[in-house]
Amino acid sequence: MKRELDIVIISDVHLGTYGCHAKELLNYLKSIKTETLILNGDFIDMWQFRKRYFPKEHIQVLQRILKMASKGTKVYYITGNHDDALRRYSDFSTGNIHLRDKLLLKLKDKTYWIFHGDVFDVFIQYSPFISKLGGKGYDWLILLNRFINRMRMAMGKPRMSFAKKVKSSVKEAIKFIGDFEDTAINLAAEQGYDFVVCGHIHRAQMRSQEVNGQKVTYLNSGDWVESLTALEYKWGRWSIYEYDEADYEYVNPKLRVKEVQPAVEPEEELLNGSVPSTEEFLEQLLQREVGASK
Ligand SMILES: [Mn+2]
Repeated sequence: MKRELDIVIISDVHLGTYGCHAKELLNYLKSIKTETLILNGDFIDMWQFRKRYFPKEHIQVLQRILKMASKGTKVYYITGNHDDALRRYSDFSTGNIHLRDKLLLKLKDKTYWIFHGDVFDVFIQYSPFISKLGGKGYDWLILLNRFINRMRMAMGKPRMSFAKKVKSSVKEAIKFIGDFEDTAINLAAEQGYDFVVCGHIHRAQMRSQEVNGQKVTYLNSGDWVESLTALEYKWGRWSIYEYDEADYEYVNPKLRVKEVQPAVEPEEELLNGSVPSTEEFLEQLLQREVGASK
């Protein structure tokens, strides 16, 4: 029996890296049936792509999502900083899969502003300067972020990375998380949004705050590297799902005596249809990446 949900939001899966918990994510995805699935950034980690690490479970996650899409789940792939190479294709759609830089949703008369959140790196790092300019919205921030990262790369500095901040000190990381959440809430309030939904900082969260008499709810879907969390919407309510191995005992290796393989893998069967194979899909992505960097 699959748990039926209206909306599921996950982020920061970082497929293609050693840190990614693809097996656990696969268990989770197999256990749910959702109307809408939102991948809120850093789903495939393209910064690490050159290492050619892409094990079976990681491909299976991609296949599972294609399968969900083919069975009617509406999938939104929102780009993050680790898959920002896809940003040049944003607003591309195929079947049930939609590529976006950000997403505006209306749900029970409330507006949701959904995006990965890496744009705030710039905002927080250069806050005294940028705060004066005020929140000019996401599109403006993304241009600024891109510009600053291009400048940093031209100067031989690496792109800004939140992971580095976390490593530098716990105190700094906590401050950054606080700043990140406050920035998101304030910008959302400024633009009249009821909800702001991010990823990027790898910390699941659900909290409401009043800004000038306006209530804004901040949601973060966490990640599948450390916390293994998802945001779930059902019966008009949001909750944070935390992965627990005990929920998936049937895949516990201790209980797995002998596995009988079906003659045809259901996933393979699916890919014989009009949906492109995951390998093809990845190959295309890689070609685009290589082509773009030439
Ligand atoms: Mn990120």
